[in-house]
Amino acid sequence: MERSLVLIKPDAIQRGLAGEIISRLEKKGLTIVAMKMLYMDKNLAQRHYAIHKGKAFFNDLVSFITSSPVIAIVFQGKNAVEMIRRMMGETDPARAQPGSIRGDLGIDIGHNLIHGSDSIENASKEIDLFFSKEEIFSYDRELDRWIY
Ligand code: IDP
Ligand code: MG
Repeated sequence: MERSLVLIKPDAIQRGLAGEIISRLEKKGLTIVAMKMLYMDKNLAQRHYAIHKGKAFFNDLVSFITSSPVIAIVFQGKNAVEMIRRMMGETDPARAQPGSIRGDLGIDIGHNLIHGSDSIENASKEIDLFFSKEEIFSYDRELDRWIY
């Protein structure tokens, strides 16, 4: 059973798309096990996006992600990391497949609505940046007995 960190980015909240995006992931069968709204401060943004430090878009990325609140969610499910990446679509909404979140709703590479962890290892690190152990819930769902 995998877990992945999803961020509903500031543009999604500004555009009133938080519910639509969360709903798509929830309807696919992923379980919400943690969720909070927060302002990411500069320090958290730089840690979360540390891998992109030094790239041309890094400063714009940090100032955008800290500009307005985000919703951080931990989704759990079978192959959650890859499933969410496929449902998000490619980084650039102009290239993202129709049917994907970015392909259907995204406007611009710098404002692409959603973050999702890109590997199991990074998911674990990112979840630790946003949530304490006590903020993550374990509970049974009947349907998980059919899937797993
Ligand atoms: P991902 O979000 O699909 O995993 P990454 O390559 O990890 O994409 O980049 C992190 C975020 O940085 C992207 O979601 C996007 O908002 C921003 N970004 C990536 N590449 C560019 C770019 O070339 N110009 C502007 N922003 C970019
Ligand atoms: Mg990434």
